[in-house]
Amino acid sequence: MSQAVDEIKIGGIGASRKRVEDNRFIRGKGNYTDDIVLPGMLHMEILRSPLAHARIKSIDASKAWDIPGVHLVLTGEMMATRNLAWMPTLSYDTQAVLATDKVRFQGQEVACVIADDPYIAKDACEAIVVDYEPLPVIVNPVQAVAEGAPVIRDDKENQPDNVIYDWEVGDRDGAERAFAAADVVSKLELHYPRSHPSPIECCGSIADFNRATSKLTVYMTTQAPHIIRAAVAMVAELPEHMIRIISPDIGGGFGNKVPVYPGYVCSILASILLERPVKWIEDKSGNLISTGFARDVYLKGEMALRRDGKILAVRMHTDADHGAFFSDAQPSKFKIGLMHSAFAAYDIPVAHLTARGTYSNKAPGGVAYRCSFRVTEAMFFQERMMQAAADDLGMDQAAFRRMNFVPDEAFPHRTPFGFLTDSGQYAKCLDVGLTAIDYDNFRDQQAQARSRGRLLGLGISTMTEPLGAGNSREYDILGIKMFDSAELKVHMTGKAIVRTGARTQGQGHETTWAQIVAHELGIPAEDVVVEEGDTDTAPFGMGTYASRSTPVAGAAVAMVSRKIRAKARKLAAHLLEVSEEDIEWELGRFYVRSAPDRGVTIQECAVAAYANMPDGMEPGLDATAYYDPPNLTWPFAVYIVTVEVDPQTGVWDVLNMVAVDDCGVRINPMIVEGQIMGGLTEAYAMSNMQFITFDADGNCVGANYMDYLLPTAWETPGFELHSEVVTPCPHHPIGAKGIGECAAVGGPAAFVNAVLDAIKDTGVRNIDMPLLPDRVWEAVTYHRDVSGAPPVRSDD
Ligand code: MCN
Ligand code: CUM
Repeated sequence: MSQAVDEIKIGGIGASRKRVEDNRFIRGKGNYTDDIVLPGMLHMEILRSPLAHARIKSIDASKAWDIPGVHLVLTGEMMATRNLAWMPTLSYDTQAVLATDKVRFQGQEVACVIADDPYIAKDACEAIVVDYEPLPVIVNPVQAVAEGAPVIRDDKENQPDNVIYDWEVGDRDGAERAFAAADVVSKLELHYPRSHPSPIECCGSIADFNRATSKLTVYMTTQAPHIIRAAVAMVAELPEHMIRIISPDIGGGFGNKVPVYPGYVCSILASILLERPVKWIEDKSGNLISTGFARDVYLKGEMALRRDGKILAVRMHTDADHGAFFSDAQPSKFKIGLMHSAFAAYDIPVAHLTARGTYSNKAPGGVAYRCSFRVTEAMFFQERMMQAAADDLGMDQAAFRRMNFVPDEAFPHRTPFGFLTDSGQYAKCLDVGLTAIDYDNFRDQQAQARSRGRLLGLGISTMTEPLGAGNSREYDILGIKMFDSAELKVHMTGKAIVRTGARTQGQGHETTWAQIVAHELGIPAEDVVVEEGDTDTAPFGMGTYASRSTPVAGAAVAMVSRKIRAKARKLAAHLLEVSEEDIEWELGRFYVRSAPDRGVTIQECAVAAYANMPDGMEPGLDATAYYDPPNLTWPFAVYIVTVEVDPQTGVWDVLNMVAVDDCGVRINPMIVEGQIMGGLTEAYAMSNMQFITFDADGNCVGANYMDYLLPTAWETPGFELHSEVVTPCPHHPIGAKGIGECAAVGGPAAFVNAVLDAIKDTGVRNIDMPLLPDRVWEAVTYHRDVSGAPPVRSDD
């Protein structure tokens, strides 16, 4: 009889184990960057530009220097003398650290004050006099390429205009031929507005340079400590071993904490100059106005269709507004991220995508917000296009999708843009969703309601998305290959510590990585501590974003556990006095094949690694694994929403929302559900209420939480989650696929599709997000599409 330990009881894979990190979080005992106080620490504040585009004629900081308690005032001019006025971005562009020649967006960093406390520093910022000469402003790609447009990046050689790149992928001629042969061509054009991650904790850093040891320690809010270490080594020209980046607890990242921000660089320089620790903590309006926006893309495209509903080809064009600096964190070789993952769920023979990126007088944007490098925009366009095409054909939404899905038996499947999808049961997921929402019945209700003047709508979004940024063949950032790592040390008592190159920001890695160790070794999850975020102790990794932690670092945890198991097997053979070939493994225990009662536990092997190893064996039980995934992971999701629209006010309410997610094997089902609910909440917020844009003068409109609304439990609709479809990832060691971003990526289209379905009789093809009541009302009342593209009137 098996004596294996019970996997669920020890908190292995499949256990909805409570999150261990919550023990400190719900007690208020988390340790965030702003909680850290170092002896002699000073405080830094940033002076930001009130104008979106202006030449700097002069900066007079003399009054600021005179304020008691001020230790240092940094300006662009001073940075320039140290070659630090500009820094490289993660997309091979440059970004101003502190402005020298011009300011290029409202909120841009102009000067920094370092003082005894943050209040003195803030007052001193206000005492700095900057003489600006206003310049014409650009807030969208049309203005950017217009005849006579001012050149925003006149600091750059070989930059005669505002175009950053023109890029294309796919088969132009093939698409041409397919469109010529189509029965029906369906078209759609839309704008995916800027959106903002708005984590509870803003960005910040504490730089601590020690002259005696020459070591620079930076506590900061980064999602990718090792990338930051590489960037600091480059910018500050310090050797890597003298730089230690520590990411303590992070109060939400959502992509906001991937880029390198000027505040980090300034606090580091200030600490080097003053030889004291310098803390910079961004405030909420600074966060909303100047850091890590996402999206802001104009998408248009068309679909070539056969009359029976078969998709023959897709063509897409993207205009991306990157703001004043191209600072996206994304794989180096793709200019518009993974936009070309669009339509991966569908069996489409040919596709072509063109993309153009332009500068504007807006904060650098386009970095992700819960999105694997533009996948959110790709899937939004895809699912909006699918609905428009089905409507143009007069076909049922669900039937149209089902007929075009990549069928289960077609994997591995090469998408027309060249990705390899490897697994899924798309039709089955759709069926689960349709049953849950009671599809046929709802369509009847909808027709009846319409005859009484009530507007009900149903929106579907189905998608597979590439999660897990890696393999190193195709993906790198700044030339650094995208793999990840895990180190596992098993102590003498069989307790263990695991470290990875990822960095949890709320996703629960401290809980789930221990579950993977439990699954592989039978060591109870509670006996395994997880540590991430310190470059002096963690093995090299590329950090957490693109839902890559489970696909890459999580895989490394499984692989390092297997290395440990291989060594433990040798120890077991020694202890049981048989040869290794005669040893069998069951969870938590090795035994002799011919005598299953004779066995040793993994804990007994751990003791032996320190106290009773065979002659010639290296003592200890620890290992490191670097994992380079062969492919991305491709989870699949079906989101279906029903709504009622009030034609009098344009207000819409969610009646039901069903989510069917197949992310392969779920390590911790409860955490996965939390991730999905969080993502759906953000999807709802983006589609319904989150409004941040720009007026014609480049003023950021909505950079406060009165306008940019965060839904609370009160506004958020209920979600019904389904987990019955599990298609293990064929190349992941435990069959898991990423999940962190799915719902935020696929969710928005379901909400928007539902509202447009409700008002289908008006002939309106598009309302841009957010679907604010006035926009919906305008569409219903005047039967016209409503664009949300900037500029807006300042009083909107
Ligand atoms: N998980 C699981 N089984 C799976 C897949 C994942 O149990 N098959 C678990 C993982 O072990 C992990 C969590 O779910 O605890 C998310 O895993 P994964 O999909 O690998 O995503 P990451 O850990 O890489 O998280 C990144 C992703 C991104 S890119 C953004 S943005 C985002 C998101 O996660 N930011 C978040 N979710 C967030 N959730 C919180 N609370 N805070 C953020 O800042
Ligand atoms: Cu892309 S937002 Mo997340 O990938 O950190």
